[in-house]
Amino acid sequence: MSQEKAKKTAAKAALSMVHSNMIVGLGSGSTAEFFISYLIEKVKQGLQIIAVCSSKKSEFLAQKGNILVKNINDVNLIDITIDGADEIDTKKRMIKGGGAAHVREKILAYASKKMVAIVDSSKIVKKLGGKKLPVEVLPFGHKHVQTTLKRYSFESSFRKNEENSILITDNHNYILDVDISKSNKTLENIHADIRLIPGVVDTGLFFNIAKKVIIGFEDGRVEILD
Ligand code: A5P
Repeated sequence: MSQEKAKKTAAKAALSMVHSNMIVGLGSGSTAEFFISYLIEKVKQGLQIIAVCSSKKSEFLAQKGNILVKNINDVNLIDITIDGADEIDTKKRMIKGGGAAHVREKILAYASKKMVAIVDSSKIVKKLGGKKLPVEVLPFGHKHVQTTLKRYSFESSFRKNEENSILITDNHNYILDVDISKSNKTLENIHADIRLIPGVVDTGLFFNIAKKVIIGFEDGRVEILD
C-alpha cells in the first residue's frame, strides 16, 4: 500500500514535464499506469497530446481515457517517454521488463528526445541484478537459447502467465528470466553476450537511456536523479 503511494508520488511528479502539443511515450507496469491515469485527468482538463504506447495494456488504458494514440511508425520523434523500471543504479542503468514489455519500451525510449524513469524508492539499488534479467526470445529454438545461457553459467526460466502456461509477449515472443547475480562480468558484457545468442530479441538492460529519474517516497517526498 505504501509502495503504491510512492509510485503515485513519482507518477504525479512527472506530469509537470508534459505540455500541450507533445508526443508522449507511455511505458508499462503499475507506476506507468498511475501516470496514464493522471494524464487522462489532464487531457479531460484540456491538455492536448498524442501518445505512443509500449504495450497493448497501456494503449487500452490510454484510449479508454480518450487520449489520442498513434502508432510509433506514424510519428517522427517522441518528445518525452515516461516509464517505470524494476531496478535502477546510481548511473541510471536500469533493469526493465517485469511487465514483459521491455523490447517496445526500449524502442520508444530510443525514439524519444528524453526518457524519464518514474520509480518508488525500493527500485534504487547499489548493484543491478538482485532481480532476474528479462530477456525476450523468439519461440523458434527458444530451448536452445536457454541451453546456451546455461553454458554461460546463467540459470534461467521461462516466464509463465496466471494460467501457468508460457507467457506470450505483445510481440508474440517468450520471456526468459535470467539470474545474473552470480556473474563476475560487467553488465555491459552480460548484455552484449546475451544479445549475441541467436533467437534473443533484447535484454531488459537499459544503459544511457534515462535522462532523469523521479523517485517517489512513501511519505510523499520526491527526489530527482539528473
Ligand atoms: C515493464 O515491462 C517494466 O519495464 C516496468 O517498467 C517495470 O516492471 C516496473 O513496474 P512497476 O511500475 O509495476 O513496478
